[in-house]
Amino acid sequence: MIKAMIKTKICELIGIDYPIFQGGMAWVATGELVAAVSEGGGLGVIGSGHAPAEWLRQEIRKVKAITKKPYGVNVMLMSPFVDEVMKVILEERVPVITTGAGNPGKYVPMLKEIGTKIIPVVASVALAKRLEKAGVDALIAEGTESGGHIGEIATFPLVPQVVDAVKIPVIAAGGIVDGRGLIAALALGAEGVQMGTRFMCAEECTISHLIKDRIIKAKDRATVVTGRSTGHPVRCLDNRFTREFAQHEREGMAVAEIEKLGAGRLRLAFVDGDIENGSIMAGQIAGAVNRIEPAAHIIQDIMQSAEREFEHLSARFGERRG
Ligand code: TUI
Repeated sequence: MIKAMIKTKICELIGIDYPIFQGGMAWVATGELVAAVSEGGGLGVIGSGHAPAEWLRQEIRKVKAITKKPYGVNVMLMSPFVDEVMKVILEERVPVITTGAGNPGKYVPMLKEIGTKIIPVVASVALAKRLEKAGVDALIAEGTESGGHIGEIATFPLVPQVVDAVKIPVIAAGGIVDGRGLIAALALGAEGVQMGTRFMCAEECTISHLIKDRIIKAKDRATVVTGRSTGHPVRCLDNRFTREFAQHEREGMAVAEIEKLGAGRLRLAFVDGDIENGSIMAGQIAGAVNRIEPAAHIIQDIMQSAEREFEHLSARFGERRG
């Protein structure tokens, strides 16, 4: 265990040791991974995706049985079960929620009533400002380098613009894998980082080893974006599915047909382990993930390498003053 020198406002706000969130990845971030991340001093976040509310309740109970530390739930706002999912979050008194793919404004008052911290993912300054006014506690600014459903702006331009537009803490996400990324995020004004792809290769992550293997073998250009023609761009590892999908998009297939083609592909990859026909959502940083290790090691490695990196920078530039 290292001495926690890098403590930020987000650590205080939600009661975690290190400013590291695990992205709430649908079908990937289940109770086992989430409990391991939270027990390791970060914030584990259950990915509720399009799953039914009772599935979520089971995962919450798994987490509560393993750890007393804070954890979160990611609510995918396009889910057909979003209202039931919010009800389970209230009943189970979940300490933190993150949201994706929409505006969670209308849920803020009821969550505030029970003290749940609300931390939406944003991909633009406009939504960041609107949500600060709606009373959310912090924001995750997620760049287009991320896996899954993405916005247009990259992490480097997005984070400082969101930081300058709001007073609440901002977490940086997209393209971050190690201590260098954490230091860079802090330099951009963020109070912490969220990482998905690296945690897919945590030992406790229950996805198929075939997918972990794909991530470990991935190089810098391994991901592609499908679905731009439908208005729902999604980044995933290049495979048979993305190539077929891209061809249909190029040939001008109707949006409704294309969306049908994409339905159920995430589950096909992560639950059924079909690495050719499923949609293996992962970020551009997949090329830098190169081993499977316990979630707590990932967190310790990031904190140790961040402190080393910070010392290197100070040694290089810190003594020039005066
Ligand atoms: O939500 C994500 N990433 C996701 S969700 C997901 S589940 C899925 N399943 C099947 C097909 C597609 C997705 C996989 N990955 N990230 C957070 C995120 N939110 N990224 C971008 C946004 C976003 C985009 C537009 C947030 C708000 C928004 O604006 C909506 C508005 O009302 O202004």
